[in-house]
Amino acid sequence: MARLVVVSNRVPVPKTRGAQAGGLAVALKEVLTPGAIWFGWSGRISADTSPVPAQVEARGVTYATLDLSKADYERFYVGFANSALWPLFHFRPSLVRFRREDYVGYREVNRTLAEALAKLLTPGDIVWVHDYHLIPLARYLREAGIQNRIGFFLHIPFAPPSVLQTLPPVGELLADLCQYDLVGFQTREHARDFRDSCERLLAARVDGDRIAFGGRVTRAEAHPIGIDAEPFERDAIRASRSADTQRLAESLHGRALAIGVDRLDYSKGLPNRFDAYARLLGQYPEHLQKVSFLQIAARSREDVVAYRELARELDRLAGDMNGRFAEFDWTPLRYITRAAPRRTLAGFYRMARVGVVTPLHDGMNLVAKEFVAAQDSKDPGVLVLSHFAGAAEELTEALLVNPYDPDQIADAMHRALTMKLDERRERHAALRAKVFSTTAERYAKLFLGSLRNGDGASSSAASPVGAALRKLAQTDWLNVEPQPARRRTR
Ligand code: ADQ
Repeated sequence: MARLVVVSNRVPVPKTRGAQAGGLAVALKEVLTPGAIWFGWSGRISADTSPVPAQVEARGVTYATLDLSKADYERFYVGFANSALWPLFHFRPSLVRFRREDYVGYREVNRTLAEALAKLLTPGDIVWVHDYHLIPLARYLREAGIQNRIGFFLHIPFAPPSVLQTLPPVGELLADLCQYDLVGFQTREHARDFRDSCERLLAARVDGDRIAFGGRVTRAEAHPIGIDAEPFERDAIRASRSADTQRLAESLHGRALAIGVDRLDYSKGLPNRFDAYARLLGQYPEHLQKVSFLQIAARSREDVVAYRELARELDRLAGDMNGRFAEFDWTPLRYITRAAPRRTLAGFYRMARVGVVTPLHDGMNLVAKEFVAAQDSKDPGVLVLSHFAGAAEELTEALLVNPYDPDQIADAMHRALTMKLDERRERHAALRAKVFSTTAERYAKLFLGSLRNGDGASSSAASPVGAALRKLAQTDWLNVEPQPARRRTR
């Protein structure tokens, strides 16, 4: 079996400070078998960076990492990745802060990472690159002579061409993505937006899932990420008897618990959620003193201005709401800006009557799936879910809402709080079946299966469609500039 090489911005090196057991490490657990390599940034900023990766081995997997200089961190991570690409892909062009020097830094870090990685690769390795920080990586690997199969998975949404073209170097980035053999997205809609963008902004040839451009054929597919549902459910059952969960239960004095868990990020729709909860209490006074909302919003990316501003806005909104509705023996909103351990969250979800997941835009949103997995099937809570989370493409039995309409969220919360047991069970059974079948393990195996077996550029001779597209793609598109968007012909 070919060796797997995973590349991500942050590498969760086991037993290092700040390493998280959650996230990508959970999703890839089953495919990271002994011999695999996980390569990327160490998460450290150093005055004395080395081009040779530090290596740590744990359970047969090699974790190879590079440090970044302060200037690279500012331009690559804070600048282009999180102040330009993140808001752009989340449909917030007005928050995009594009600086040419950031973009140059972004590309330089990708080149440095690719050159270091190229030295670790052997022919036959399968390379799986994750997320928006590393879009140009395949281009620089190809320039270093790497012909291996390389796949890319975008964890966040992809924007349609009309939004994308506001980013000056969009043509170059789309051309970079066409250097991968397979580009995976959370939803069919994001994959379609990518194909449309290639067609309209690069004048690439698109046939079904395949995109021919610059002498290569790339496939764009939807691969929705999942969770490790069974272990998460077990954790929830165990945690529901833990001291923390018992303390939370006692503090509620029989009130219903509504819960929201997010990173503190403007894509997660937190101001609208707070507004919606205030409207619930204002318009449905029967819930006054009968419900408590626990919002856990872990602070993140505090080096980015927009995140600091959001944190201040939320402090103010939370204060206003509690000032307006609280009684001496009831605080309607409990607002915590620290991360909580996974297991603790699992126990809290199980106790909650309503899970409120209302991002304005989200690649998938795993909290929605974790909430479903944690419920007690005999007496389940209800999920209120944004239409604009990738999870809504699958979790259609949730109460789906438009997160831009706080009244709609308030109505859905009311409906969830008053829903009869039969309907709760019926909805939960359908959601549970989906969450337990589209797991993290399945996601990783399907993506890698497609990357191994697909007929991308390196095997296109075996496929008549691939061969024909490859022929069409023999144009030299280096230094490509974005083309003005044309009217769609389909
Ligand atoms: P995130 O934006 O970080 O990830 P999400 O999927 O909601 O978003 O959460 C990822 C993990 O972080 C989950 O396991 C969740 O439990 C945990 N988490 C979130 N808030 C937390 C908190 N306050 N305390 C502790 N843990 C918390 C990106 C994309 C998403 C996509 C994921 C995975 O933005 O759309 O679902 O990657 O692909």
